Amino acid sequence: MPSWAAALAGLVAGAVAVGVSLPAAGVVKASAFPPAAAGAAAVDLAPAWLKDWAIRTFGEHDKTVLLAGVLLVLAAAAAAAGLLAARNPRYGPAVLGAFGALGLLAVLTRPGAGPADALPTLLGVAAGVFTLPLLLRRALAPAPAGRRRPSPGPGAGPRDASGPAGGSDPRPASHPDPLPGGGSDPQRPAPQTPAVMRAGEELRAFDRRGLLTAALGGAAVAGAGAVAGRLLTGRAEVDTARAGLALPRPAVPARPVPAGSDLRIPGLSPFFTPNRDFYRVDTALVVPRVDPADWTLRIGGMVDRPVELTFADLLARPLVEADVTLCCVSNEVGGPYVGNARWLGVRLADVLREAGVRAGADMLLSSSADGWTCGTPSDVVLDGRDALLAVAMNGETLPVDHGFPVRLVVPGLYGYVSATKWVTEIKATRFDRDEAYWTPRGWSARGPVKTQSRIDLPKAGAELPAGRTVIAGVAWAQHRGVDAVEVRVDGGPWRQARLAEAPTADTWRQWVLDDWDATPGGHTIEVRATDATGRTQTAERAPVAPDGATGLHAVTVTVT
Ligand SMILES: Nc1nc2c(c(=O)[nH]1)N[C@H]1C(S)=C(S)[C@@H](COP(=O)(O)O)O[C@H]1N2
Ligand SMILES: [Mo]
Repeated sequence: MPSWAAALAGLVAGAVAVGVSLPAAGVVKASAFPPAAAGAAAVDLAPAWLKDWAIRTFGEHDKTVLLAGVLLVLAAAAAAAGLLAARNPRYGPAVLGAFGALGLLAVLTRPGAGPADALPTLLGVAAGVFTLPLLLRRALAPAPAGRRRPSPGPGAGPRDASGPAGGSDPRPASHPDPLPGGGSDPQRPAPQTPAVMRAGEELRAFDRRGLLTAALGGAAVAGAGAVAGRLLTGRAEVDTARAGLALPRPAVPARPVPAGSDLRIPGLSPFFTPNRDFYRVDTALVVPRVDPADWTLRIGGMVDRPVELTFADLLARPLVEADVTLCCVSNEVGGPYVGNARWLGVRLADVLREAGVRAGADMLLSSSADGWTCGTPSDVVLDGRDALLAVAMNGETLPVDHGFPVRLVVPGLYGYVSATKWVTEIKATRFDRDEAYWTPRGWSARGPVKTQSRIDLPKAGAELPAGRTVIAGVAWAQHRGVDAVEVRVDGGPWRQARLAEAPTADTWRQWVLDDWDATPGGHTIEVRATDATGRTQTAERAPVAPDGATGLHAVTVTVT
């Protein structure tokens, strides 16, 4: 059998394995899909520099790239299983089993995994092990009568390929039929090298059509599995639950947004970032699908009275609306990982006071349904700012990607220390006793937002006509507020930009300078913001790790 055929048989068997595990994971739970679990484990085990590089290089596609990587490794292993099984049928199950064991390890070490999570992997491996020999057998048709070898005598073991055409010949033993039509030729001696000579096999010829039909059958099984898996992953249920939720009215509406908060300049970030454009950063390879009917929030640790809230409990409480700009610590200067939204939720401080956080508990360690953790300073949450257990974003039930049914939002802190999505637990503890997800991975335990400003217009690298040109962007210093933005061109004098209004200090502010007289040639535009404490952002460049980038955003344009 040619090696491509053996590899194809392996690939199809691998696809069947994955295709069978998918609907099984749909029934059990999405994170029990072995490739997803393996990817998630890889994310957790990967060194911080690799993750930072992946986020920088692939941005929001990092998860797709990772899953594709896992599937590629699986495909290579499956092809290898096919090639090896063509030599010795025992090797196939060995390779598939070894990968299955890795998959099991990944699945069972996921946070919240139970014994039932093993099922998709076990079923998948079983399906692969069953399919592979089937395909290999279908690839071999009985050879024409004239080419049959005498059966080995008694005592000659199954390994009858050790003759002159020995099984050690690494070349694929593929031969076209010696005669068109395959008739026997009495003049011709029996072929020295049989059509197929592999250990443990009867003498049979490679049957391309047989293999391809069987492979198509396998592909159909894998495809059907994928479709069934999609239908079963509980996606539909959670989406229905999400769509069916009626949002209660806020007991405390947001501060009115001043008319001049959005300058409505085309190309400038709007004051409110629409949910579909809002950046997404998280470690979740498969977005947790949490049914609000099953959701609870447990508040424990260093508290006097542990509290457990259901989603209905949460909605029955007075809801507060707040406009808060969220940004990511891994946002490069000028980068896209920042957005502003109107959040609706319960004040976290109220719930914490009911639980009675003990003196000395300086950290709130929150966990998500998928086991991510986040350490937020308690004093920040309790100082009266709009720290929310949010259930809605921009007037819409929280999108699944942004933490449905409940997430945290704390103005003034980077997302990695404050904005837990799919939150299920909050433990009052101490920074010297507990560590959140990113801390041992090279990021600071505390992450107050640094004052930053970004030029949205003109775009970097733009070619512009000479004359009066609008320069505009956004600046943020959450909970301190932005007091001034200055712009300079080609290292000239700093000029005050006009600041748009903002309802509170917790959101970004748009800014504009609309009287730059652009002259032909190349120009560099820079921006800097000053927060309400009077501090101007530093021009000194710092990388995103460990606690947020610094430096001035600069764009270079060509004026013609
Ligand atoms: N469960 C969970 N919540 C999370 C994260 C995560 O990885 N898992 N990432 C945090 C980070 S680093 C940021 S910047 C914000 C981003 O929120 P968004 O995706 O809604 O914009 O979510 C935070 N909440
Ligand atoms: Mo982040």
